[in-house]
Amino acid sequence: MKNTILLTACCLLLGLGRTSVLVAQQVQKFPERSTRLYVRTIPPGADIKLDGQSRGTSDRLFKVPPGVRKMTVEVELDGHYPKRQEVEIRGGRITRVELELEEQPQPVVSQPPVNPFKEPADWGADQVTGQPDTPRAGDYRTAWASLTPDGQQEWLVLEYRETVKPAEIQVYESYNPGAISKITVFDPGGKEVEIGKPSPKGIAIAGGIVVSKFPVKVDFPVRRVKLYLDSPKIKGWNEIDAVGLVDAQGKTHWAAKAEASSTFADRSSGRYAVAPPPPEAKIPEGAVKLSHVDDTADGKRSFGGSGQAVLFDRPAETKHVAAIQIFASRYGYPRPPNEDFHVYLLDQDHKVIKDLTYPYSMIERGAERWYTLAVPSVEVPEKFHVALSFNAHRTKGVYVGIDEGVEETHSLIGLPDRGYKPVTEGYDWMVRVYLVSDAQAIKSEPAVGGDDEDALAGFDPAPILARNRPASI
Ligand SMILES: [Ca+2]
Ligand SMILES: [Ca+2]
Repeated sequence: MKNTILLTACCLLLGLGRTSVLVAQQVQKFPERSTRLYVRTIPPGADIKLDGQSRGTSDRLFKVPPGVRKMTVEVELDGHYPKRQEVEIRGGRITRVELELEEQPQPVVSQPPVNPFKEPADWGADQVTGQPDTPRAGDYRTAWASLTPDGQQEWLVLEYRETVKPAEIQVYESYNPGAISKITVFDPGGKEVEIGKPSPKGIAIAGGIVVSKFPVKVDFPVRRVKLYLDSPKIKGWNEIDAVGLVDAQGKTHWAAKAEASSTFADRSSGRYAVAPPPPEAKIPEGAVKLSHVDDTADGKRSFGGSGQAVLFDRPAETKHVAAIQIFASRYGYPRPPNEDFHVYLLDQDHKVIKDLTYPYSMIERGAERWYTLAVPSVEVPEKFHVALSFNAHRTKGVYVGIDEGVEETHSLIGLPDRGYKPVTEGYDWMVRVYLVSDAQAIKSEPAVGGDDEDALAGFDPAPILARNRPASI
């Protein structure tokens, strides 16, 4: 109340007029005790300034002085562009602001790297060394992951640059947390000593990442720490981004070296291998190209629970689809999902003629480009659709480019089992078809007798992929 009177008095004194008095009245209405501002950044750890004053690092909750309705939030983090935002403060509540920081391009170094083989492998044990660098909770290559999601008991040994008197171990569990079953430290003689039941003292959340804090009460200095993970118990990859060793003075040390029971970086030897990119698909010589679009995307779209389709009219004499091209890019977690996407050939009434599958790992993240999918020669009616289904959701999906410069749209949205609706916004999906004649189709099929079905049964439908730069066709 005192503040309110003071504020009102100030406003009147400064002659700010009616608006300011209104603000003062609102102040009276809300008890200001619970007005707070929560600043979160991706990645965390950015320096925060509120109205020009340094206030520590993100993520953090701040008290907002009574009556303040607007604040300028500035955040700065090494290697990123700084950001600044005006924030409307809601009285009596927590106002949340989240700022995603864009990485600054690193200066180009003209000399070759000293040892190119020193690059830490994705999901390798080295990913757990150094400061946390995984932007948020999820399956990111900047954290260590075991070879299998739940195949065995796992462990991690961390070695630090200095020997310290430990007070706490902080584990940044960036994906499927909760698997740590035991923690040990090594005494100067190399003996392994359990630090007691690993019940985390406090759990902090940074970008959704669980930071488990385990108190350590040993009377000897420590340089090595071992974490045991009951991976089968907590489903999925139990990924760890970093392990901090906090000394008695409160300083956090980050691991300099790490070793693990297994790592996803060794996947090439395991049965969890991600399919290597298949060889390039070749568009058969003399194939007829059907396309409603040019090589420039005006946008891109992905649908959760739906898909894209395009209607084509083929020439009378060229009946067999030999290849399909899509202008696309994958999004979501860096590791492609271990599943196939579908490309359907539909007749005019959306009835499925052929269901073709291709591994998700074919489509790369990054800029959209043309991908060529081989088709084991499928005869189609004069009017037919090419339909796509990526079973997309928040963590995985494929964007398909759209071309807005079309005179007439041939595109639809839907799925074979749910039906299709035409696109009404005057664009076409960037999908193309390559057709061959009877003679060419027979030539390309394996020498198997019998009718068409038999010939197709003998054909290895392993899809083939090519990345073509636009305009290379
Ligand atoms: Ca697991
Ligand atoms: Ca890391």
